[in-house]
Amino acid sequence: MLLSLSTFFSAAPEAATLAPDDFVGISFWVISMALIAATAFFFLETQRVEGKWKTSLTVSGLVTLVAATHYFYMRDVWIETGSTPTVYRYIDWLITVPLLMVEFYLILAAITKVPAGVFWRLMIGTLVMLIGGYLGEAGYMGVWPGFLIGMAGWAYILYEIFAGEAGKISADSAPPAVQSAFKLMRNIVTVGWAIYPVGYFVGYLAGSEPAESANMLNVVYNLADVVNKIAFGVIVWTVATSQTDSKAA
Ligand SMILES: *C/C=C(C)/C=C/C=C(C)/C=C/C1=C(C)CCCC1(C)C
Repeated sequence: MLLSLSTFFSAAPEAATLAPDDFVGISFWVISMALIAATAFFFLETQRVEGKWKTSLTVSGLVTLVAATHYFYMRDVWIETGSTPTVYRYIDWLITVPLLMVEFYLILAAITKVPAGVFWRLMIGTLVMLIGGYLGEAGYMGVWPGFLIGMAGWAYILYEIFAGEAGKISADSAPPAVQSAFKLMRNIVTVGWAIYPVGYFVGYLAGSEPAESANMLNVVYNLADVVNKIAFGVIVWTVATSQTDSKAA
């Protein structure tokens, strides 16, 4: 009786709990929690900064909130099935990446007048990048054309923030603290974001077996999101608080 009860209780959940040696699953857990904590932090800190910086911090919190919600789901799918298709991540990216792009516009708009064209060019670059990648990954077009379209969208974003109008506005009109935040943020968009196309390349184009690289890719993407979502938000927080404090002093 006791024995059958214990098998009853352990049989079903066994397949669906986090194993102590499941490092991919653990990385999903850790980042889910970190994203929730970051969300609470960014939202609470909106109270502390000057009016025009509140929007930037709210957007940082929305990025981590959307990602956290998504991570909880991906984590469950991982634990149930031992896989989580990269295509799931596109749902998250479709919302979080445009919001991250908006941050460039917002931190400039907090200090000077910024033409709406800057905003729209960043949005268009983002959509081209994500739609190209998705069509390639989901099999609606070849993996190479999808990759190249995605790379073109990313290149367009990089052009805008380095050499285009956004980059010029930052260099010409932003106070030093905003300029250095802008530079850090665009370095993240260059180096931190490069992890995703490298993942696409390794997963689809370098001839490796997708199933083999999937585990590694999940861990790499999870770590990348810590930098690209949480650290990015912290940079925005740093400039928002430093600008507020320098006003108060
Ligand atoms: C929080 C999530 C972020 C910052 C996701 C960023 C995703 C990318 C930068 C994806 C880029 C891609 C290319 C540049 C080429 C085509 C394939 C993609 C979509 C993986």
